[in-house]
Amino acid sequence: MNSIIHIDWNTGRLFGPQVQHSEKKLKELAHIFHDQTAFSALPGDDVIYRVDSFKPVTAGTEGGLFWGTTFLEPGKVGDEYFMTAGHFHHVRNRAEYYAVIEGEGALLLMDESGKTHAEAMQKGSINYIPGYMAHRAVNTGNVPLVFVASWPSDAGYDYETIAHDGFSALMVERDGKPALIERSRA
Ligand code: S6P
Ligand code: ZN
Repeated sequence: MNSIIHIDWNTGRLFGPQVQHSEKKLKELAHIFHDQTAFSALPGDDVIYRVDSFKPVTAGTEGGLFWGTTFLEPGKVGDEYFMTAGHFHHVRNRAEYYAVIEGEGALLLMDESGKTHAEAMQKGSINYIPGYMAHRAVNTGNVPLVFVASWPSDAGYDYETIAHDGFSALMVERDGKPALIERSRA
């Protein structure tokens, strides 16, 4: 198997016959934003993020690695910044790296007990995501947040837990600045 692709380090784009492309539209993220009225007023077909990925081995293979670039648009639903769906890894102990090429944002990390904290993401930062932590990127800037990621090929995804329970904290704009606030469970 040909196991080489190329990256443009200025843009983060991946090139090569094995590169896969996916996109996530706003309407596919309905459950994750807290202001459903603001959500309904926005065009659901807008693409919020795209992912270029390189999966040189079959998903589930133990010992392999995947690589991907995420391009997360700037914007807000009400006062809440655009963000990725977020997930735990299906194999909970699998870790991951995020490394930022452009933009600024926050990485939300939530442990299995529901405790969430945020780490800064900015050009040049390399964020280590330990196992057992749900992870979600948030774009708090005015330009796309672009980051590369590498993760084990047997990590898999658990989106259901986040779709059902959400993260326990939200990244919202307060007085023109990003603020992490506890989610109201009313
Ligand atoms: C995969 C890695 C990223 C995300 C991407 C989109 O383990 O964390 O490539 O898949 O940032 O986020 P999400 O939460 O929709 O998969
Ligand atoms: Zn992941």
